[in-house]
Amino acid sequence: MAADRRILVVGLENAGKTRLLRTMSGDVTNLMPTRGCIVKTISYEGRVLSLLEVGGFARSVWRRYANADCVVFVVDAHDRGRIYEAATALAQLLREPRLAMVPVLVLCNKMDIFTSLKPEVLLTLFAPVLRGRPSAVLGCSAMTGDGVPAALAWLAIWLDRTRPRNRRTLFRCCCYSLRSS
Ligand SMILES: Nc1nc2c(ncn2[C@@H]2O[C@H](COP(=O)(O)OP(=O)(O)O)[C@@H](O)[C@H]2O)c(=O)[nH]1
Ligand SMILES: [Mg+2]
Repeated sequence: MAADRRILVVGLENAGKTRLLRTMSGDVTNLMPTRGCIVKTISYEGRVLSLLEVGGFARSVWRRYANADCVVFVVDAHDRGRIYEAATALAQLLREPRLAMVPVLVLCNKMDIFTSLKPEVLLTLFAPVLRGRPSAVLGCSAMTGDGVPAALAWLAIWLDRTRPRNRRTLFRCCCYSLRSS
């Protein structure tokens, strides 16, 4: 089987990271709030993707996982009061030198709620944070699954264009690991 590629999934607490991992893997059981880490390993069109969620409460430790191949930053697009906080948290993470050229996908989640901010609006806020690296700002609903195939397709394109990172220390201190077929 092909070597797995590592995707760091971060965002403020309540953004929908766990829900997204469950939707991507097709396993929507066990939707408990996460304070620690979760790894979900999925197969996607011949690739093996390991998705690591680091809980939003643990913002200070996100950069420990900086040798990921891609970063997915999940934003609660319905929580307008925390959008700036989210952009600031991403900017802080991306100051990490080991993430210099790593592709970043910003997922504007909860698009099933019609008052959520649209990706076009969030793009204006996130564009300066993302400048100089492969990136995209896409909408999705981790709840309904809308936009999730497009997110996976974007990740696959950029993973295919980049080499696996050195991963000696990556994901070492995860609390538990779940493997999906
Ligand atoms: N309406 C809606 N609610 C969502 C969506 N994704 C997550 N949620 C809800 O948002 C809350 C936080 O989700 P969770 O995945 O635990 O967030 P995390 O803290 O980022 O892991 C839960 O009540 C989810 O059911 C979505 O796409 N749409
Ligand atoms: Mg969670």
